[in-house]
Amino acid sequence: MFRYAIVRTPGSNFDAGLTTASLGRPAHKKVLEQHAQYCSALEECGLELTALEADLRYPDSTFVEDTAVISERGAILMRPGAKSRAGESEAIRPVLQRFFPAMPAIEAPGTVDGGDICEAGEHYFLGLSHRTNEEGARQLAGLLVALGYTSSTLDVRPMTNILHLKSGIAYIGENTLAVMEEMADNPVFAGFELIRVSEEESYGANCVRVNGRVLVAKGFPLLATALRDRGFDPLELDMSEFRKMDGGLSCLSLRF
Ligand code: CIR
Repeated sequence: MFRYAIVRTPGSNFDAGLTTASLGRPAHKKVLEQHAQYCSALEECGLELTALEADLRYPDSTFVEDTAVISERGAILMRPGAKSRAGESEAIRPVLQRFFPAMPAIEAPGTVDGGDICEAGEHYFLGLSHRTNEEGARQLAGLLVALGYTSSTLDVRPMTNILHLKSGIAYIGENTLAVMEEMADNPVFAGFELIRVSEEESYGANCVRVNGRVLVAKGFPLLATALRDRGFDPLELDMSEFRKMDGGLSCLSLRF
């Protein structure tokens, strides 16, 4: 069960962030509306929010998930791989330290974006991407071992359609992973129940289990039905403006 979430209001320069999507520019009013709905959904799931002010130094800083990995046994500060985002970890460090006074961090030359790190119970999948390098994954694996977790790495660099590992996969509890079709046959997922997410709905694979609900992007009916059929309770949210900036549901919060 999660009790808290940290979110950051998107800045007026949100549309100056990094993106590879060609879905047009996000409309600021809509960005704020969708962010507010996202925050309300977290509250509806019982979470107490720490809502940080927009940080105009970092247009992508609403994607707070990339700055830390938080487990039941402690938090680890990430070191985001994109130059324009590198300062985001230091910006959020004091906020995290209120909850986690002793917090190890990924050190140079390691880089890790939290979006590449997928917790699945006692095990963590670490995605190697254009943001997360081998050295970062190596350091993180060691820090996770110290907390009593195992991990394995998966190289998502050949997959040009996703930014992070969690752009294509989510652990939603009950030993179940939602996985985009393209990754679903990877032997590392053996032993998990899989909800295979079709190519047309692959954006939806980045869903988030929050207590009794599964937050999922609106507009992916096959996935919503598959979740219901397996006994999950989806809560659908419009993510259109965040998608324009390569962002998904999970990246908008740190939950613990
Ligand atoms: C970026 O390219 O870094 C942002 N525009 C999107 C980050 C999304 N984060 C995530 O999926 N964890």
